[in-house]
This record gives sequence, C-alpha cells and structure tokens, in this order.
Amino acid sequence: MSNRPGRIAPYSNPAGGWGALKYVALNLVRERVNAGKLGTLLAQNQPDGFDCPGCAWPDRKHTSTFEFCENGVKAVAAEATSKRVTREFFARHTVAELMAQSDYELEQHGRLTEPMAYHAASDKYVPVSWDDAFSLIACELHALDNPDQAAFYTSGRASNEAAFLYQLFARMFGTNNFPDCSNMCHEATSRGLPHTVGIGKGTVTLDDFELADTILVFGQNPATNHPRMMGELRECARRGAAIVSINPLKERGLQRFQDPQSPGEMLTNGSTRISSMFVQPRIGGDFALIKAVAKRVLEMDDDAGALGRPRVLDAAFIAEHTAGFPAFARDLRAESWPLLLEESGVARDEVERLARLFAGSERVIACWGMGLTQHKHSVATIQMLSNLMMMRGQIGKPGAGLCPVRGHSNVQGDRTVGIEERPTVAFLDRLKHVFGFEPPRHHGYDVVTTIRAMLDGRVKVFIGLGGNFASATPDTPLTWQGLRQCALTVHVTTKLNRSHLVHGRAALILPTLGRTEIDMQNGVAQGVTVEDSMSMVHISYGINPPASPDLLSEIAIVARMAHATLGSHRYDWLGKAADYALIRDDIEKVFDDFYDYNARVAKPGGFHLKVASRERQWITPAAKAQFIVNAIDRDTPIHRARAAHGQRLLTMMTTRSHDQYNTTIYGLDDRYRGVFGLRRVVFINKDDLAMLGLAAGGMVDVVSVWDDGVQRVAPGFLLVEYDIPRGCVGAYYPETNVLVPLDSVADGAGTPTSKSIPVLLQAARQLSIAQ
Ligand SMILES: Nc1nc2c(c(=O)[nH]1)N[C@H]1C(S)=C(S)[C@@H](COP(=O)(O)OP(=O)(O)OC[C@H]3O[C@@H](n4cnc5c(=O)[nH]c(N)nc54)[C@H](O)[C@@H]3O)O[C@H]1N2
Ligand SMILES: Nc1nc2c(c(=O)[nH]1)N[C@H]1C(S)=C(S)[C@@H](COP(=O)(O)OP(=O)(O)OC[C@H]3O[C@@H](n4cnc5c(=O)[nH]c(N)nc54)[C@H](O)[C@@H]3O)O[C@H]1N2
Ligand SMILES: [Mo]
Repeated sequence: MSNRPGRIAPYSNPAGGWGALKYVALNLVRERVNAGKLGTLLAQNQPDGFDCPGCAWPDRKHTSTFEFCENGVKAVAAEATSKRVTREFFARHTVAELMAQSDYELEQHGRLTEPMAYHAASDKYVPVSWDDAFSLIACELHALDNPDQAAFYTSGRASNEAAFLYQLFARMFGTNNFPDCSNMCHEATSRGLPHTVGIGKGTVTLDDFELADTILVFGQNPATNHPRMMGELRECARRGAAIVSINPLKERGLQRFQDPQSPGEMLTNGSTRISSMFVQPRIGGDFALIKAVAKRVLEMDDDAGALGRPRVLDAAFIAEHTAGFPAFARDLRAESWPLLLEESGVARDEVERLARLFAGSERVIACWGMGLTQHKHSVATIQMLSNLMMMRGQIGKPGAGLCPVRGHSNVQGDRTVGIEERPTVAFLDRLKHVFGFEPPRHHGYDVVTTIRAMLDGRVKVFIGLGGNFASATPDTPLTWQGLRQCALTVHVTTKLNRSHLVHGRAALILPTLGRTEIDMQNGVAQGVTVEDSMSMVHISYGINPPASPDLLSEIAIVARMAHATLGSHRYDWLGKAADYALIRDDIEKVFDDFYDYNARVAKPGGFHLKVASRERQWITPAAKAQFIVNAIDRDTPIHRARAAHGQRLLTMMTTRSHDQYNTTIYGLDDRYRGVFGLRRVVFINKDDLAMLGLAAGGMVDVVSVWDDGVQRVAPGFLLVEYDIPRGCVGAYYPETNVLVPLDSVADGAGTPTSKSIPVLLQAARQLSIAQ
C-alpha cells in the first residue's frame, strides 16, 4: 500500500521519453533486480533471447538490435525480481490474513518457490511434493461424475507447446471446457471476423505500417498497453500518414510521444505529434459511428457516379471478392442520420471529416483494442468495421487491412493450437486421426459459463494455466462463491495472486518458470514458441537462472499432471516434455500451416502463419468476404437503465492504468492520465459533475444498474474531472469488476461487457481514500 496521499495532476509531457526512463529505473529498484540480471532487458525480443511477456505487439527487432519499452521492463522486472515467497512466508500468514492485502501488496511479495497445498485446519498453505500434488489432481479428476465437471482455464502467456499439451490432456480426459482470458478480451474479434473475412485474425504485418497512409486506432491506449506500437505510429506520423484516434478519451500517448530509442528526440527533449485527428464517440458509440461513416462513403459514391467522377467504392473488389453488398447498401441507405449521430455521440461534421479522410486514403489500417471488444454489440461493431474496410477494398493489399491488437503475448497462439471451447469438427477429427482417441464433440464452457457452472455445482475442479481468474472475471462475489464451491482449485503460476486465496475445498499452488528463465530438460536448454498479434511465430529462450530450484516448466507441469491422471499408454507425456521439439512435431501433425515447424522457427524472426484473408482467400461458405447487415440495438441494458434513471445514468468503462498488467498492480500511478498514488478514481465530465451536484475531489460509491435484484456496489471512489464525453465515466479494473453483472455479455461472443456498465454515482458513505 502506498503511504503517499493520492494526487491528481494533469500530465503535460509527451508519453514515453524521459518520464518512461525514470520509471524504468524506479521499477528496477522496487523489484530489487540484481545487477547481473540487467542483461535480461537487453535480451528481450532478441533473436536468441526471450519473447517479451508484456504484450502481443510484434517486433522487428526479433532479427536485429535492441528494443524495449517501459512496460515491457516492468513485466520483465516483475519476473526477474529478487523477492521470494517461501514456505516460511506461508507459515507466517493465514489465507484470511493474506485476503486482507491489496492486489498491489500481494504482487510485491515476489516469486513463488515451491508447490503448496491448502491446509484447512490451519487456514494456511503448506509445502507439498510435486508427486503428491499431481496425485491429488488425478484423484480429484477421477472422482468426478463426468469429465465436464472440470474446467481448464488458460491465460495468454502460455506457450504454444504448453497450451497444445494442455488441450490434448483435457480432451483425452474428455472435455472441451476451455475458458480462457481471450473470452474476456478479443473474443468478439475471433467470433466476428470469421463471418466476414473467414478467419478471426488480423490481416496486416508490420511492413504494412510502412505503406499505410491512414491508420485508425479504435479503443486502444498503446502508450500504456502496447508501447512498442508507439514506435511504429511515430514513424508513420513522421512520414506524414494520418493517424486518427477514435476513443472517448484523448489518451496522452496518442497526442505526443517522445521515443526513448531516438537519441535526437531525447537530447533535444523533442517529441512527435501522433494523431492528426481525435474523434470522441460516447462509450459504445463506435458501431453507430462506423455505420455513419459507411453511409457517408456510400453517399459520396452516389455523388461521384452522378457527376461522372471516379468511384469512391472499390467496385472491382466488391464484385470479385465480396457477397452481400446490395443488402448492406440498402440497409445503409435506409439508416437514419439522426439516430446514427445520437447513438455515436459524434457530430455530423466530424463524421464528414472522418469519411472524407477514409475515402481519400489509398491504404488504410484499422487497429482496435478493448474499446471495441467489451460491449454488448462488439461482434456487430467489428463486423461493421470490416464492412467499411471492404467498401474500399482495404483488406488484403499492401499497406492496408484489419489489425486487432491482442493483449497477452501468446493469447493468439493459444487459440491457434486448440484452446477453444467450441472446436471445429475438422480439428477434432484431426486429433482423433493423429492421436487415436475419440475427443469430446460437444462444446465446452467459456469464462462466464464456467462461473455459472461452478455456481450450479456442474464444475467442481478448476485448473488454471496462468492468470488470475478470481480477479479478472466479472461479478466478483458470484465468481468467488463459484470458486469456493469447487472441490479443487489448481493454479500454475509465477506470483501470488487473489485466485490462490479464493480457493476450493482443496487447493494447489504450482509455481512455474517464467519466460525469462532458462528451461533445462535433460541437460538441454529448451525454447518455447509464441505467435504475436500479426501471426508471426517465433521461438523464445530464457536467459536467467530459475527463481528457485524447485520450479517446473509449464510444460513439465502439464505433462506430469496428464501422466498422473491418464497414464502414458496413449501419449508419451513425459517423453515429449523432455524435448519440446517433439511437441512441435505433434503440433505440425495436427495443423498443416505449421509445416516444417522446427526448421522454420529456428530461423531468425521465425515465420508468418498463413492468414488466408491477407491473401484475399475467403474461408466463408460463399468463398467471398461477406458484408453483414446489423441494426443499431436500442434495447440494450444501458438504454433501458437510462429510460429508468434519465441523465443520472452513466456508462462506465473499465480500463488499465499505466502501472498495472491486467490484475497485476505494479504501482499506483497512471501518470499519463495525471493520477498518482491511488487507483480508486472515477473520470467524469465537468457538466455531469454539475448535473449531479457533485464536485471533483469528492468521494462517491459506484452502483451498477441491473434488473436481477442484486446490489452491486464499488465503494469509495475519488471524482476526477476529465475530458470524457457526457454520460460516460471511466475507472480502473479489477476493482470495478464487482459492478459487471455476470449476465452482461457481448452478443455472440460471451465477453463480459466491462467497457459498458450502466452505473449511478452516490455520495460516498465513507469519506477517506481507500486503496
Ligand atoms: N502495460 C500493460 N500492457 C498490457 C496490459 C496491461 O494491463 N498493462 N494488458 C494486455 C492485455 S491482456 C490487453 S487485452 C491489452 C489491452 O490494451 P487496450 O486495448 O489498450 O485496453 P484498455 O486499457 O482496457 O482500454 C483501451 C482503450 O479503450 C478506450 N475505450 C473505452 N470504451 C471505449 C469505447 O466504447 N469506444 C472506443 N473507441 N474506445 C473505448 C479507453 O479509453 C482506452 O483508451 O493490453 C495488453 N498489454
Ligand atoms: N473489468 C475488466 N475486466 C477485465 C478486463 C477489462 O478491461 N476490464 N480485461 C480482460 C482481459 S483483456 C484479460 S486478457 C483478462 C486477463 O486475465 P488473466 O490472464 O487471467 O489475468 P492476468 O492478470 O494477466 O494474470 C496474472 C497472473 O498470471 C500469472 N503469471 C504471470 N506470468 C506467468 C507465466 O509465465 N506462467 C504462468 N503459469 N503464470 C503466469 C501470475 O501469477 C499473475 O498473477 O482480464 C479481463 N478482465
Ligand atoms: Mo486481454
């Protein structure tokens, strides 16, 4: 906990630059990173080093020189910390005592060092041998009435090899229950895009950024969450490309950026203007905004036709590559302008500017992050964006395309190799053919349905390969009740977190190697492979000694868990875990696109996995890119709540501060947004403050509005006046997850709607700043 009082002070410097370097140094001190490990930072994203565990943004430098970013350093320092959680630590603290600590405090204790099992009589974790831990898992799994009573969660840091073994284990055991962090993240992308362009992945690579003349950045805060993207945006801005930020907030990093890698900019304290245009839709207004731009582009094309000018639409692309355009165009023409403007919260002349820029650009890249994916109508929004891009043939040509920017460094790869609760028949057939077993055919649970199933007693064993399920998920009290009803909860993990403390009747903490650490098997250093946001697959070798001699790799843990549960007559779990190249051979047998996997990944920079849509091959039923018609949904929980509460009803987004990695809280500052030393803040428009009779600096409780009779309150937040559209407020996650109703999910994706929570603010009962 911070002993500094909280402070609100707008940040006027550019993002990056000296501010970032200062924080890098502070982090290394805080984590007490040994001088010998400083070399770790230099090995990040090097050809023979490790893949940065920070984010999924790709890296040119996998082939050459040094590149790192402030938040990558934080992620690495958090893993390379010299602080340790030992058996003595657990002997000193009951679980109840640890529960009283904040996420920030839990993170500060350092790396876990040996396997621990929960001991109910003392309410403490006690040491357990690896063998006993695996026997306990096998025993609890065998005690289930059916395999679907187990859920196998994955967080997106797991390597391809670990994830592949994990899904094989769970499917041989008999279930497709694969909740994963992606269900809370880019699920709407993965579900929405296949219907339009045939595959749920982005179509661009870094090289396309060199050619694009316009880059649209929807709902993303790259200076914090993908800082290496800033280098790319800076280059684009400097060569004159237009960058448009579409975001209710004018994020600092999208205004000005000082590149820590540029000696010139650093020495002169200069910076580069990033965005040439800011569009500030209301929260959740992107669907209407994109549809409005599409409608305008269509009108421009009509005008051009009438005047005998060149077409605005790419008629050749539409004719050759797409289906469904006539119905789409009919729907656009019939759409009401007042409705589009009202729902988007964007003025007509702004729509006009954006439409003109889009229509006048030869090569457009559309990027998006959580600002588009965590709403009720996220799937429709992403499909509308795809429609818009297709109107001008902006998919599958150099310098243009779709660019969903993923979060966890291997979240895309995990899905590619089979972490999927709704597997295709073709994939299951292949598993059957290659490994000679009948995989379960019925679909499994995602994150939200797993929580429901725990609450109903349908899931009794929860195993987490990384992550922090208890904090990352919605409706915190319900989720915790579900976890606590489990017979067994198991976490494969590097650091202590809330999920270890909100446990089942039996519980295990299984500490594992991080990606920065040397992974020796049979005397040979092993590499693991990951796929970045642009489908580049590369190999990663740790360079630090393990944090403790008692750690096992994730792969070893999964293999030994599988061996203890299923034996090795069908699959040689332990043999494969002794040489990861053998696992890659098996991945290659299942997925054709991984041909020559070991050879291709050994080359500097790795290889690009084929993305058919990038090559204008459309894996859809019609073998065409499909225009999809979607109407504006005016019957959302937000609309209904507003009808009941009028203007007092606000839409809340929950985002990341600059000092956190999802549920891992490194520090208490969000310096680009001017918040220092505290996290319980609500960003609000000054007119809304006045309307509500509240003042900046006052304290409120946040109450969410839902129709199930459950009271959801997050108490004690400081009001911060901010440039955010009226009717919208912002706060940080995970503190606000108590406000997200479990039933509030994206249509067609099941993603918790953590960027659009209907809330009311009430003067706080408690008047001090709580951490
Ligand atoms: N340092 C650091 N790096 C990270 C992470 C981290 O926590 N810390 N997390 C990783 C993960 S898993 C992920 S998924 C990514 C997340 O990276 P981002 O996608 O950047 O995630 P957020 O911070 O949640 O929010 C993104 C932006 O969405 C905007 N927004 C909110 N609602 C709307 C809306 O309705 N419309 C529009 N257009 N914008 C909106 C917010 O103002 C904010 O700027 O980052 C990854 N990288
Ligand atoms: N309200 C709200 N909720 C959200 C979001 C939001 O924007 N708003 N964002 C959602 C998103 S995008 C995501 S991706 C999820 C994140 O959900 P998760 O992926 O479950 O959460 P993380 O906080 O990334 O997990 C951190 C933990 O992972 C473990 N860990 C770290 N490195 C390793 C490793 O190398 N191996 C293993 N085995 N374990 C490791 C550590 O114990 C650490 O405590 O949260 C989601 N929840
Ligand atoms: Mo994410």
